[in-house]
Amino acid sequence: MEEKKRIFSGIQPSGALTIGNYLGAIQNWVKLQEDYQSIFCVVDMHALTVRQVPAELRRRTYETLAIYIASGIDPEKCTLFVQSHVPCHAELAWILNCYTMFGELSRMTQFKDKSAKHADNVNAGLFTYPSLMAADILLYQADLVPVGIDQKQHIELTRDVAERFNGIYGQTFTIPEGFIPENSKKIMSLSDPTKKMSKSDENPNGFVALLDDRDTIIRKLKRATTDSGSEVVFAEGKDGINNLINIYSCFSGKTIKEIEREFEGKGYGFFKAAVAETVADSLAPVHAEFDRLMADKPYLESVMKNGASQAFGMARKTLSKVYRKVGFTQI
Ligand code: ATP
Ligand code: LTN
Repeated sequence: MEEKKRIFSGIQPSGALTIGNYLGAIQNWVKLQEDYQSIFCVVDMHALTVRQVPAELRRRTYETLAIYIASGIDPEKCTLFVQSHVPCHAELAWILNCYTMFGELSRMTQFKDKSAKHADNVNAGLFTYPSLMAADILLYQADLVPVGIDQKQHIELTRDVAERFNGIYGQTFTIPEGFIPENSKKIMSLSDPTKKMSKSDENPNGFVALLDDRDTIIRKLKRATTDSGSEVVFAEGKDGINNLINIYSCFSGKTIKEIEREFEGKGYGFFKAAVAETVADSLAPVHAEFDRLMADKPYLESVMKNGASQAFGMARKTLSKVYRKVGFTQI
């Protein structure tokens, strides 16, 4: 039998996960897990590049794992683990740092955005964040990395560094590709639809958190900023309504054309209410399963432990190969 291709992806436990994370990442993982050998990580080491409250980071690490499972990621089919439980990530990140150029890291837009946002804490980890992400992906020889479009630049850097390393030492790493689905690649903020919806937005009205209760979900979506028009039509420059059409399309499975037909002559208010109901209904079963999982910490810990030991087995193989190639002694 032909071996399945591998996918790797992760989300930082740096805030309450939003429907942007859900549609841009998790929903695609759920589909891909059937056809790929899948490895999904809670990237807590990446979250540390921005100051975190320790107890909250710990709680969110459990929550993020519970959301993966509640959304339909099956721990029996996939490897699910927490980044800091597998030390190979930090070890390979160091090596890759030595093959990644200062200029390359300086060009990363996420670094520029985050250093502007956290001007009092532009730490070295924030700068070398992409080397740790490259280590995550390359350790598992992943073929595909399902992410939102904001991560495209980091994946390109990962490919460049992997090619550079392979060029010097011979075939070591699989060159990964991004998997960026068209309609969910960038869900925009509800308060400013020219900006990406982000879990670390200070304005909670900009995002719908996966764990927001039904009334909050409905209120936020009904209040979403839209332009002065009234027709539910996907059109250039109408960022607010385009975003809501996209969100509705992702949750309902309907195409944009079908949505335009469904809401012809109905106006924005009516449409927003329908989007709100659909999103709230779709998330209700995720909420219920999430609550059940969070009440069973021993189960979540058993998933973490199992996942870490599977991940370590795969990661260690790549790391040993790298250590040998660069000339480290082995005892
Ligand atoms: P932060 O605000 O803390 O920087 P974030 O909300 O951007 O975080 P990440 O942990 O950086 O989330 O991203 C996890 C995954 O979710 C990535 O694959 C990313 O591309 C995807 N993602 C995040 N926000 C969106 C969005 N608004 N639309 C589509 N995909 C998204
Ligand atoms: N940088 C990513 C999170 C992330 C990731 C990864 C995604 C860390 N390591 C490996 C895919 C593969 C982000 O979304 N900010």
